[in-house]
Amino acid sequence: MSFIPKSHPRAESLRIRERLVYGFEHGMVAIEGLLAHGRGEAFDYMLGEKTGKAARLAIDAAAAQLLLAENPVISVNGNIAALCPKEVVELGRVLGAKIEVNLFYTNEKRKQNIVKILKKNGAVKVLGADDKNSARLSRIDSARRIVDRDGIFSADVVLVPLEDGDRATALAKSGKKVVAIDLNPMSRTACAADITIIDNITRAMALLIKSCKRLSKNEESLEGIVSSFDNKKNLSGNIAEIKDHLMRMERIA
Ligand code: PTJ
Repeated sequence: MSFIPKSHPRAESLRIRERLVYGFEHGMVAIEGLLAHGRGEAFDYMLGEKTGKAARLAIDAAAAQLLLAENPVISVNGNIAALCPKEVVELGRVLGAKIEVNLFYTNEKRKQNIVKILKKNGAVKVLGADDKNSARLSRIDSARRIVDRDGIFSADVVLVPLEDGDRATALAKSGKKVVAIDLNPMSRTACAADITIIDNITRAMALLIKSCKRLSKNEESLEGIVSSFDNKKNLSGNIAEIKDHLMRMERIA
């Protein structure tokens, strides 16, 4: 990772790529996860690689929704394990949330490697790797339907960073509140979730932790923050921010 010079204009973006490549080489990230990241990068570029106003509003709504939950669960896939294992564990601690590995391209070895990296970063318990406690989500055909009975299966709020659309829809249809983090404001996940944070997980996770810490001191505000949040309106806000950014770039070019 050290071969990327600090002065390189795209150093941060290159460092993020290196973390994913490392995650792939160490059996955490699916090869398709590298492609998924490329799609995300393209949207991040159009967002100006910064957390916009609409995303900040969604982060507060997500924090409020997660703080109100009785059984919140953070779902972890290969990409998030490679990019922010420390933040996943810290968010779980702040919220008292369970952490569950749930993969689209299921693979036992990869699951174990993800559990290992989360534990190395301080997780005490990680669900999703014990077949004896598994249950099936209905309305979903992919491997993601196999979940932990005490985790996603019985959760009231699920955080799904970097997701495929089918499960977000299935979770929402089974009456769970879905909080998503996705750089693409037009993705099926973004549209199916109750609250979608349009931001890079490498920025959003730290901001979400901060917001949870701040709002946990102001419990009476939580219901109001959630009820005044409109996901469709917020997604439109994100698209408007992309348009503004592209228009600024057009003037510069
Ligand atoms: O580890 P697995 O087996 O569970 O597989 C994980 C991937 C990501 C490969 C799988 O869920 C998948 O194929 O996802 P999709 O359908 O490609 O969707 C990924 C979404 O995440 C896309 O909408 C991307 O724009 C978005 N995305 C990619 N990188 C980031 C991101 N969103 C936020 N932050 C990122 N760094």
